[in-house]
Amino acid sequence: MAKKRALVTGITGMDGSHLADLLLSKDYEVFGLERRTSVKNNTNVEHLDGKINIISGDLTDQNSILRAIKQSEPDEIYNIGAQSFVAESWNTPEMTSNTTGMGVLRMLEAIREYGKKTKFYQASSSEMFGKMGTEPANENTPFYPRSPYGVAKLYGHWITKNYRESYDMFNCSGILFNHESERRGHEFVTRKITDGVAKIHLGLADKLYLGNLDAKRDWGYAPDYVEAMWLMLQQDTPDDYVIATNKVYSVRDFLDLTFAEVGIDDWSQYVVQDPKLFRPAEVDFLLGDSSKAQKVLNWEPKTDINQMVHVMINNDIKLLERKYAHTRSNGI
Ligand code: NAP
Ligand code: F7E
Repeated sequence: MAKKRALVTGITGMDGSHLADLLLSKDYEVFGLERRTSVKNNTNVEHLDGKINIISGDLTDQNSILRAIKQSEPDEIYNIGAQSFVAESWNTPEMTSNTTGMGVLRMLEAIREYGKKTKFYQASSSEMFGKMGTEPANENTPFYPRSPYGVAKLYGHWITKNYRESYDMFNCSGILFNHESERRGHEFVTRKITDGVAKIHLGLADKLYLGNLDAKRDWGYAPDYVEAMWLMLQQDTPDDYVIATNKVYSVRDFLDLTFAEVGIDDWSQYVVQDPKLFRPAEVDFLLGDSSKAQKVLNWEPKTDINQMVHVMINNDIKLLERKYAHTRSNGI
């Protein structure tokens, strides 16, 4: 039987690389859309060298997307690429809207132009709920985004649904709550904390600068979440699903768990709150109810926050030890 073919945008990112691992384990032919950058960022995809096909393209460039689809002839497309950092979306709101919002429209238009049946996954986000109440959010909870990023994601979400209803396309949106891993970008709070605590543990730093420690999030583990993306496209009918752990922790709780991993109970002398790191409008609380995904997709998170913190901090300690040993061996 011919292999299934998948096109993944955002292949160099955290989710893109974990999804590629999953699809390869299921014997897919994987194509990754990668944009041109002046210095290549291969950190998350080095291990995929020779195993996947890279196609050059950009979510802000309509024809490059169409060419990528024609070249890869995909059965499934996962649109994971985006300007994904919420804080940055206030600095570059137009670029964020263009990539994270309009990029979705370009993907959908390219699929229409291509003309063959292709299943489409859109990476929607819990940031669309934004100013939510304290009841866990499900697929029927009203949206109230609080950042240019959240607003752009909402456009992507609705245009995905609209094209499903307008053109009978197999389009699914996964409304994913925060998920992290050892491949997370260093600007996001969890990785910033595990990297910072690893540096303090190794004597490479004595302070960690953070913003709002009272924000609360529903944090899951990215490898579990990419499985939910794949499951959505294996169903008979397309639909939208909330993916979450149904548990909430504050940034303070995350600090407690991470410092505890290196034997520090009282972290107050190490953490400094920097007003520059507070956001113009904050999302104070995000908690998801993924019971629909559990029922229909038979999906459940497998990894809890303690296991995830353990993996992340130990990975950062190992990376820093290797870098430090390398620096020493070079006499620097
Ligand atoms: P990420 O690590 O920031 O990865 C984003 C990817 O998008 C990178 O590969 C990046 O490429 C690519 N990209 C950015 N601009 C592009 C453009 N103009 N054209 C083509 N590719 C572009 O994000 P992630 O955490 O894996 O998240 C994956 C997706 O899920 C994103 O859409 C994000 O918004 C969404 N999401 C994430 C979470 C979460 O908690 N992680 C939750 C809900 C939704 P470069 O390497 O070149 O920058
Ligand atoms: O912030 C607070 C910050 O940047 C989490 C993206 O993947 O998930 C992610 O967006 C919270 C916020 O993630 C710092 O104010 C405190 O309340 O890790 P974050 P995010 O904004 O929740 C959603 C679901 C996505 O879709 C996004 O793509 O932590 N916080 N101090 C801090 N945050 C950062 N980054 N840095 C700090 O120093």
